[in-house]
Amino acid sequence: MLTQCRMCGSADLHAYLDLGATPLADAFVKQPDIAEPYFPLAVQYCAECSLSQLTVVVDPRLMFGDYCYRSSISGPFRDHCRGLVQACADRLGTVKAALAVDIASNDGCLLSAFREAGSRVLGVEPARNIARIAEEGGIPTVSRFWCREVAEAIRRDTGPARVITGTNVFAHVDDVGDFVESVAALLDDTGIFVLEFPHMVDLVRHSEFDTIYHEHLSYFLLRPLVRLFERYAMTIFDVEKVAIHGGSLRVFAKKTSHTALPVRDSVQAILAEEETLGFYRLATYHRFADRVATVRRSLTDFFTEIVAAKKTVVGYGATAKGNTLLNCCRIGPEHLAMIIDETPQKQGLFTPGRNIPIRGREALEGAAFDYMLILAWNYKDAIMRKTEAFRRRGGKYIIPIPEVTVL
Ligand code: DWN
Repeated sequence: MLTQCRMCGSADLHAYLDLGATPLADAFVKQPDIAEPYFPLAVQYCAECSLSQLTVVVDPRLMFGDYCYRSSISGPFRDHCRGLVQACADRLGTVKAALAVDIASNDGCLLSAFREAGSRVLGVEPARNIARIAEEGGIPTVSRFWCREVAEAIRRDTGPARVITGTNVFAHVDDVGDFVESVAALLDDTGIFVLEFPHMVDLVRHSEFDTIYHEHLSYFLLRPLVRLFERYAMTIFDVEKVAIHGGSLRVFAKKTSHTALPVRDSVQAILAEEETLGFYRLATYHRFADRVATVRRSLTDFFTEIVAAKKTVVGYGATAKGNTLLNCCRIGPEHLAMIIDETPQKQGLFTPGRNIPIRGREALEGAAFDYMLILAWNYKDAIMRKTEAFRRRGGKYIIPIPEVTVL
């Protein structure tokens, strides 16, 4: 049980959302009905620095040793990565010949975009099976968890990095101080560090409770990060809102000594928005918890009615967030015949907890499902475009978040 805030050390922590005990969201299983480890999934708010964080921290080796999530499978994410590279070039002048290091680089999706732009690239990815895929794609990758020792070894062997990125990794980190300190150790004096993570403002406003799972230890606002970076002589100098993963922040940081790079108004604008919308008050999170209970009930009721009406449903996107949703709303193989996913590493497996079978797109051919539950709702437009045949046959889409919607 976490009794001190990971960001500021305060013990003034207030639990506000309890999703019960669930299996690890990316722990897909080879066969159903085996004993799977369950862990408490609950979120608490630090009244001192406003960071929301899980009450229990699961050993990262259990979650990231052998991984099956691949960034490159999602076309919209590949497009997003090209936008991130351009945003870095806009702030650096160019990324050509620059050393770009990506922390939790997965299968090299982002670094492939940096390489296309002429950068030298190096990935850091702890999941050996995924790091191997990146290496096979020509992306040199150190298969280790990010830490001071790795940062210093890269600086010694390759030199300082002009740009360091971390997309969807910072929320997964317990020792956030060591993470930032290690970035400062590798970053060139005039380089930039770019973080992307789901923004708690969007998660709460759009009831994205399925984004809560054990890989995500923290649920960030900008304010706690500003203070954290200052502790390591780094300054957040710009922030962008990006649509990816239900609404994220793209945070740009530099060494405070790099005074030539001005701090933009965007930082104060986001801080003001967080304060105005009440995200530095506990009451906001209790109201969010009430809405989550309503969304969960409506999803459970919807599927009860579907089964009673003998309707058939297929899922699309065997997502980590989908497993929170399925487990918290008790949606199982009696409701969902299978889930389609184009990740080869997921096909043939079963979802953790509810044990719904995962199949490739070919399983849709000739099938006549009444509904398609889009569990990768953050990519719903791309998925609806590629499943036109399902719609032409009269199929309807179920979008579960922010509320049950049938299209
Ligand atoms: O933080 C994390 C986020 C960024 O990614 C990780 N801890 C785990 C993972 O979470 P997720 O699984 O909820 O992420 P996605 O990116 O929403 O997953 C999309 C899933 O849908 C993937 O398994 C790929 C699949 N997909 C597909 O099969 N065809 C997606 C698209 C767009 C498609 O066309």
